[in-house]
Amino acid sequence: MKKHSLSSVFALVAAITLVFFGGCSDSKKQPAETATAPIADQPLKKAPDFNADSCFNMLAKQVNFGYRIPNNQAHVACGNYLAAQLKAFNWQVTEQPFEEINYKGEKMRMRNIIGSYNPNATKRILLAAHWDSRHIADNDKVNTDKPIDGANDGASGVAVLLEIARVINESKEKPNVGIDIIFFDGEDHGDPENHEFVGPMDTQENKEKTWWCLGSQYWSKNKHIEGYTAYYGILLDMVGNKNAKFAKEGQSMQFAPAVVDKVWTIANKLGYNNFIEKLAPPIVDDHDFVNIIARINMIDIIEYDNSDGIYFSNTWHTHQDNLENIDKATLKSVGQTVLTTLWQE
Ligand code: AHN
Ligand code: ZN
Repeated sequence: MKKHSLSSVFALVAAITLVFFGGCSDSKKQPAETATAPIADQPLKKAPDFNADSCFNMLAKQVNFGYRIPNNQAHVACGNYLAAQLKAFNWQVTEQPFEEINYKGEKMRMRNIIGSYNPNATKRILLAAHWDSRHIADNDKVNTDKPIDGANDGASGVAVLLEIARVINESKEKPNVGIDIIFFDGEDHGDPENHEFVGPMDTQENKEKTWWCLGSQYWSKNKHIEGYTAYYGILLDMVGNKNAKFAKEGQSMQFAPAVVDKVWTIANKLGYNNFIEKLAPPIVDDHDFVNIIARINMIDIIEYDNSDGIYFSNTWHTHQDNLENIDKATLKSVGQTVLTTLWQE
């Protein structure tokens, strides 16, 4: 069943890709892929230290608010915290509130939270993660209808980006680029496997709609600054699990292979061997909409563990996605790699 679920995800990505490339012959001319020089032979410019303890604290803080489910009090409180942290680190904050229905037809009040460093710089790097957490544990054997902590799925990527924001503020040396961090809302409220649409929701259009990634879909159609673009983007998703491995995800390789190679080369040079030399199939995630609708080339750093036929680790969408299974060494490997990547631009 899970295998089936995943293959339908792949089929969906393939379909989106087909429609896109079929209808749009100049699609490969997006800007970001042009000027990334090979980095393998150059010495790395040393970035400041990414502090995994500080990162972990900001991860735990999110989890301790409770479930970051739209319309919940904990969701509002956590969103306020994220905006306040970015401001405390002297990043310029823009909030983008929006409403969308979920697959059950319920109206969800959400917001994307955007932090900008060096807002006047024209060369910009876009970093993103989703900050909402899943309302159900559909991969668990028990309490499948109860929400999960989302320590890895959601909070980890956000915490890594907050720590990057903190370090850049405190460092004497600064990167040569502008940076935007987007915390996307509503990524993880997609329809579970075998969901049946009922009543007025039972339409063909609803069956075909992507109910995942609502925040990135909204932002890609309504950028916070008209005409906004970036040199390239990096999405972080599930970057905190013990022994997590990061493979080169299919859609990232299609839209931004040079960025993938650069990031993996930097990780390996820093001695992180969890960025593995392996291709993984494309997945539906926030980078899809940034690549296809916003037309900014974005890669996804996302855990890959196909040992049981499921793309992600066995804590994915279960109650085991909790603080106990977070490893600071994984957070450090991703955080230091992304920070060092910014220092090379
Ligand atoms: C789907 O499950 C459709 N895509 C994986 C993206 C995801 C879910 N990331 C975190 N949760
Ligand atoms: Zn998820």
